[in-house]
Amino acid sequence: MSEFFPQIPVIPYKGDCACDPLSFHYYNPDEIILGKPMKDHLRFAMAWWHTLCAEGSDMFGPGTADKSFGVCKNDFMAHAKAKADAGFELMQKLGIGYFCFHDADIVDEADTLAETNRRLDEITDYIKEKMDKTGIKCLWGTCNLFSHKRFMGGAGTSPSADIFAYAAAKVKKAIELTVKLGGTGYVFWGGREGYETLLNTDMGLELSNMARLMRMAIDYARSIGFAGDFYIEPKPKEPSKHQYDTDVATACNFLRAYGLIDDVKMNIESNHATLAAHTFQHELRTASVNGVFGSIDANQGDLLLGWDTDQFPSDVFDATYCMLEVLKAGGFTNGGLNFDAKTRRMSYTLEDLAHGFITGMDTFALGLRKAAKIIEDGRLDAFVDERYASWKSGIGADIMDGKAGLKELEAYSLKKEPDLPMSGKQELLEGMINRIMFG
Ligand code: XUL
Ligand code: CO
Repeated sequence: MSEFFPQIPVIPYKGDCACDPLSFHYYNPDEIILGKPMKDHLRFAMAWWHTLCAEGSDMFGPGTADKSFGVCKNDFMAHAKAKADAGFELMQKLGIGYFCFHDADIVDEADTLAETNRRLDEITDYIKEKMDKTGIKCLWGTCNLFSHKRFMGGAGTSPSADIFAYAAAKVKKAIELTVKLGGTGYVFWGGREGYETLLNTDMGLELSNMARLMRMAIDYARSIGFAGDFYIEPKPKEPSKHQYDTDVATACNFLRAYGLIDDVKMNIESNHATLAAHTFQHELRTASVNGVFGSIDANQGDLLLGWDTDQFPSDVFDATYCMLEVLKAGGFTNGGLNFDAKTRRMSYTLEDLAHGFITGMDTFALGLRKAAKIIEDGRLDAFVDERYASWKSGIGADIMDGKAGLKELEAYSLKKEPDLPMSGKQELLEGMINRIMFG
């Protein structure tokens, strides 16, 4: 079989001082960091959609990249197979161990559900064979419930019961495919599960229906042996405004309200966090403290633009703070770092795609190294411990143990005016982080 990326070799780790752009400077898969190989900390995944389908079209113009992979796209099955061939070649050359997919990414949808499902069976047979040969695994699968015009008013939250039924049928198939490919996760991203105007919207019904669809999906998946994790991928807007899964806290509230909190975790995307006016780190920490940290869509947005630019990550601070949260959460179990990222419209060659991944992987590898340094240094943790030290003894411990209520606290405070809390020392800490990272 001819190569799709002849100009890209298997990418080696050459270390920090190498100037070869087709090498990793920081990602050394088997190097042990904090007791674990880097590859197991990072669990990199390729997103089928951006890598093998997206050609760079935007609101003002068509694509600039060619993802036909040498096959006429009308020959949909040959094209689907060529995409799979190209994807596996790229993953092998980059040393990426996982992929993520929507049903609609792996083969074009047909006019009927039955024919779409037949195509999906055929292409997943083909993909499975390649997985068996290469050892590459599926991180998670999902269902595209947003591109087709039937989903203009949502899928699980559609005003039409027939559309809800169709969405449910597609979710059933996508779960079966995820199980067939051994995926350890299933994602719900509700791009059109939101509304444009309350003038035409029954919000209560829509929310309860969204929960109904998730409950059906979870129960069905468990009944066919799916042992992986379910994830909500929060996003506040685009394509809908008022998306019901606006951010992690909103999604947690939804899960608790509908009795789903023990069944679903979060897949947190950096660019979605910033669209919700949060930092990536905030969303990760909110998931951790709610016990729903699951997986990550690793990309970055452009803070000067108000939409989801899905760029390959290159911001080392962001990656470091992300990996700090991942390490503190105990690392990934079923999740990983999925590059939900695409090259810029002007970076239209297949070689650019490889550079996107190399930069993204090296950025997170560097982030992991720096996060480990911050933990090993210990001063940041020690500072936070000291800041909250008053909770470990005396009145703080009594509050924690439930021994002191309002009466006891009034009596205590009548005897003792409090000192100011200790200085937050933000500037000192920021300088300290710089010195740990670059000193
Ligand atoms: C959209 C997005 C999706 C999900 C999967 O912003 O991130 O690609 O990751 O549906
Ligand atoms: Co995503």
